[in-house]
Amino acid sequence: MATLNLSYHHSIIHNSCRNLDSYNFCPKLGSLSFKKPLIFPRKKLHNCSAISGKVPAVSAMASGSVKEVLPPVLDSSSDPPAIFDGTPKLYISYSCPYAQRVWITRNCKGLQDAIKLVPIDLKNRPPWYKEKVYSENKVPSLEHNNEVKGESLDLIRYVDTTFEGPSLFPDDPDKKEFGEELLSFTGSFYNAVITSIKGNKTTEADAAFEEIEKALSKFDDGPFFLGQFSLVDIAYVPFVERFQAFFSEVKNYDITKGRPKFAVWVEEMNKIEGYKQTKRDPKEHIESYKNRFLPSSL
Ligand SMILES: N[C@@H](CCC(=O)N[C@@H](CS)C(=O)NCC(=O)O)C(=O)O
Repeated sequence: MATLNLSYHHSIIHNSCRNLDSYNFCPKLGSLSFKKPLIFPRKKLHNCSAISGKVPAVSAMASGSVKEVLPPVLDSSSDPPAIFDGTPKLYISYSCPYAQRVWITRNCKGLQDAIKLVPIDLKNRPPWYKEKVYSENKVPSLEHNNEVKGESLDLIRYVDTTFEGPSLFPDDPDKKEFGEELLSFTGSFYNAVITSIKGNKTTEADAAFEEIEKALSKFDDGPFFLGQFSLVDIAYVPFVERFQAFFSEVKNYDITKGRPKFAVWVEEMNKIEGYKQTKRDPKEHIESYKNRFLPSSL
């Protein structure tokens, strides 16, 4: 398994957005006990007055105070939405962890009104999705500016840099570099844990969760991977949500036990409104993983 080089210097704390607005804006971050702002300074398209309504993408939903009413799932019998009508659309499946990454990013940037969610039934896919929207026939995909793009890790960066809302990736060079490394580690992390899920031993998962604990120890200006909440947390959390449910139920294994940073990270992530709204019932994850990875046990 790929290991992380954890030898970067502690980074500088961002100070430029230290006012009440920036605390209140994004997904309930203000409820954390940390004194320092936990989102990165706002770049180009947004500023600290976002909460006052001056930035159009920001709605009451962005603060987490309004729970979004989720649209119904479209299947093979459903008509397509108005494709390429100029409204940005995020095609997802409610149960897909890759799609969840982009959905969380959209929520955390307060883009609920700017990017329309289009949930697809992957088991009974509408034919127009492959034919007219995304020839790869996978989710997530994002329709924006008359183009459709895919790949969750590319999409979270794209949404972060192209749309309005608070920046979810740091400018600090050390944090940036470590963030890139952590983003490229997500695949190895997933593969290692799945190897343990399929096998009888937890050796690979143990090592992968230890890497997470080590990574979370690197910056001390907040409980998240890069200290402050970022795309890195968003990239990992859908998988941790599933692993935690499955390991606890099926392997009687608490993935955060003996890993205090990881335990705090999970606790703090669960307070983030933009993520909370995307979570599924743990029982659903357990059943899905059993079907996919342990079919002989059924
Ligand atoms: N590498 C892609 C993976 C996306 C993916 O595998 N999505 C699954 C749902 S979780 C999918 O659409 N599967 C349908 C298929 O493969 O036909 C990403 O990161 O976006």
